[in-house]
Amino acid sequence: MVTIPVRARRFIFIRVLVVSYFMAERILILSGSKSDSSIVEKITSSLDEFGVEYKCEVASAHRNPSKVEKLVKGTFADVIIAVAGLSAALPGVAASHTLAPVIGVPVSAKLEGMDALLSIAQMPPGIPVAAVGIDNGKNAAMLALQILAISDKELEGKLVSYREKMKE
Ligand code: C2R
Repeated sequence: MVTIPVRARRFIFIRVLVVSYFMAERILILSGSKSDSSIVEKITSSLDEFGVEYKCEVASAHRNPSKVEKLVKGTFADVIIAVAGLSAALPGVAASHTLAPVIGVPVSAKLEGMDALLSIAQMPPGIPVAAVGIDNGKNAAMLALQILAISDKELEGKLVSYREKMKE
């Protein structure tokens, strides 16, 4: 059996820690169903443009509440985006498990998305969820990036250039 010297083991351990810290997701994207994938893609394509790490998971607060709790409590992400249609409990339930800002994206599954929009916007006082427009995954991504940019100068610079380009 090969024995690895203590110093080498320490080096490997520190390397793994550093790599996992820098590779860890900065944004956790939850969706209530696989059927929300077209909205999730709007979010991920915007985040890819800015080179920000994220993790996507399908987890329904109605169908699998313990999975949602585990994901939200276990993430190191600074922002959570929750995509949901119909009665859209997911963003609110995610918010109940964390102090990280949660952005809810209402999906137009029925009632042109008004059901989901109202569920997300009408949170009881004390547990806020930021609601973007119906199916507006792009704005959820942009808002998440702006939150991260508060403590990330490089990202802030990219967002400033992005806004400059919008003027053209
Ligand atoms: P299915 O297509 O799986 O029946 O889902 C999903 O986000 C989706 O838009 C239909 C719709 O139900 C939504 N859903 C929620 C939750 N779980 C599923 N809003 C939740 O926990 O909030």
